[in-house]
Amino acid sequence: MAKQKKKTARPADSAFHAGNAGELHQTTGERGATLTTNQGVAISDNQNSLRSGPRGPTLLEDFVLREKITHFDHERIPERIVHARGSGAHGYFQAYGDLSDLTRAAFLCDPELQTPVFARFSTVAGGAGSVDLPRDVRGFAVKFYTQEGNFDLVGNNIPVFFIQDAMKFPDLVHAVKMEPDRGYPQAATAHDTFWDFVSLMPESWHMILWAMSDRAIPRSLRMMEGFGVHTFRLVNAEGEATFVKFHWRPRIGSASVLWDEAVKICGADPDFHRRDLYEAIERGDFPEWELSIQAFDQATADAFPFDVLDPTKLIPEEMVPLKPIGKMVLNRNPDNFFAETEQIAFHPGHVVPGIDFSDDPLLQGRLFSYTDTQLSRLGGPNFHQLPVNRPRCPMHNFQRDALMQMEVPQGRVNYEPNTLDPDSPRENPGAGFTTHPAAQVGEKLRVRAETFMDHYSQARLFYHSMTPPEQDHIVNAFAFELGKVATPEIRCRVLGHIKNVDAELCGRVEQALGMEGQAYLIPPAVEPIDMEPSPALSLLGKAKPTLEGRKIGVLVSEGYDLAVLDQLQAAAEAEGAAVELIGPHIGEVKSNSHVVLVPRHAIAGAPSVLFDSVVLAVSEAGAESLCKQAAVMNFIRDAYAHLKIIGYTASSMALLERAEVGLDEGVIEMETSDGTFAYIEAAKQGRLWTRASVIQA
Ligand code: HDE
Repeated sequence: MAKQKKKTARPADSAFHAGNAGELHQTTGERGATLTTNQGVAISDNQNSLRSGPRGPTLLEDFVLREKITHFDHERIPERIVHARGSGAHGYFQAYGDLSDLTRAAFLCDPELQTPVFARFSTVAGGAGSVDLPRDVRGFAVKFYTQEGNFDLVGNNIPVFFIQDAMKFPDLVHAVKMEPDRGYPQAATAHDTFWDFVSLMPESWHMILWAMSDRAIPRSLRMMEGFGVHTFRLVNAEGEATFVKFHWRPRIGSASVLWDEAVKICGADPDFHRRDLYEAIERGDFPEWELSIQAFDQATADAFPFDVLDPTKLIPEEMVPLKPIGKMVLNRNPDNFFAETEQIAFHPGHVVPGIDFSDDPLLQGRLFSYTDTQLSRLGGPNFHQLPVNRPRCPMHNFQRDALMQMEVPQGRVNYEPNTLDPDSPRENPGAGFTTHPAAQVGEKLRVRAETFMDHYSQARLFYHSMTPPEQDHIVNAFAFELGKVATPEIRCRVLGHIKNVDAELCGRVEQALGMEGQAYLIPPAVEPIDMEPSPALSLLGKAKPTLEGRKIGVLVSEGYDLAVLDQLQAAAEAEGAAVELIGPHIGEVKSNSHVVLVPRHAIAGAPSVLFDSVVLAVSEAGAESLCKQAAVMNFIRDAYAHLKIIGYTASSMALLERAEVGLDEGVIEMETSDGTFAYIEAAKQGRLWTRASVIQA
């Protein structure tokens, strides 16, 4: 048997360690601090475990190795059962004025005060490692670190919910998550168990319409509306309570991607939303939202044709207008994703004096759930001591001990009342939180209120309030989702509900599925009524032309025209858009005047779905060679099919011809400053919706 050659380790204290990474590893003393174990013992060698001889077995005695591996083995904590995939940021909230007529919450009454916040946006169904753009509701949770304690507004980007009673939440979540026998699909509603469940839950149908709409595939977390969903109460210093709904509106407007884009983005950049949020904040383009309330009294609530305690209903803005009360700016990325975005613990029960709950049965159930879930997710009852969860105001009580206790309480007294420590904390009837004394009468029952029974009127209101392209998207979404449902009866039942929402919508979905006339008859508990359409529900209807926060992808090649690029860059930046260059490769590209630029992307990794609008600015020679690349052809064809505005230089024309993209008013030559202006004006509109009659994505 051939004898193996014996290697000899170099001594650990030589200038460089001998390990697999060899000479790349610096030893201590020159720059950073000395590595230590968690017990503070200095580590002499972070490359080699302790072994018996250079080629012998590793020794159990190696406490440095064991500590490092043990810690690593436990790096993952249980992920959130819902909303596992999230992205967050720090920022502040500032009230516009004094809201003391409605609430005693100090952070809403002082326009000089900036209250620190942490916001976390999330998908609901997928695991922590899932993609950013499934069709799904998005969580929109904000922790306000107020002077009077933490207030968490734990909402969604859709103003209503699937169910009316907390009792149904585990069923809903089980139905939407991966099917338990096969472990798929991940982060998707398009499967039998979800549609089986909702086809048996008429109360979910308003939310289903929202989930099938563009709201469920947002272009950016920075462009999402947010809603508190439930009716809450504001309570002023006199103890007077007013019902409120909370609304967040993004300053740069709302936008969504098309479904075909969403599918492709999930492959091209699974972190599309997370990256977008992080990069915007890094470049100083701070996302901003306005917080508004709809405030109303009991008499107004009683006059609505729906119940304000029913979380499957919204209050149209046309009935109760939005009152802007402040703004939130996110201006700092987390220093550490795990410590902050992962460990933050939200809870709708975290309220401050001046904010109170309503009897919405879903909210009431949530008030139990959130602390309970943190106990298993964060390992015990001391999660409020984690830096991201800690209140920023003084906090004293006699809760003691338990797992992961990080405080060292002083003294003998850990109870109240006491005489032994007169300085120990006491209750404070004046400053303390008091619950609004809403009168309660009634028998103990398991029932659903009669006033919760109209399940279709607001679903119909939503559909009727959409613009034609938005309605088309809803039809397509139903066709896609139901196309993935294998059990025909479930599809027929779903069609029955759609018919109750709107017969024309049902006809269109039936046609798209090739299932004409197959809707089951599902008698509604309450005959739906026709409500006045609410234009505020349509994203497209209220969209204002803008390029703020949008991204333009510019394809360049060797010999590109620098003057055109400079002109475009100046015009785009003036409108608040970011321009990103895409080259044939990631290396340097020289312009016609030999100016060297380094593209941000190589074309192979930058499909046009990653941009709001694209420009082809290649040289003639560049066009000739790029014509042969599938990635370039897909870039152009997708941009066209996704109704994007395409700017081009004359020398790039060959690319358009090769891609067989016809010229229309959204394909704009931009050689001159007039051309650039025309391109920018068109790009501000977002998409060329009329092109959908030529091609549908
Ligand atoms: Fe949640 N929800 N939820 N939820 N929810 C959680 O708490 C729950 C509901 C929402 O970024 C969990 O810490 C029940 C409505 C957001 O960390 C859990 C019910 C709305 C987030 C939980 C609901 C939400 C959560 C999972 C029905 C919109 C993510 C991990 C009664 C108003 C917060 C966690 C973050 C997270 C329970 C319904 C929003 C299990 C029982 C309605 C944004 O406690």
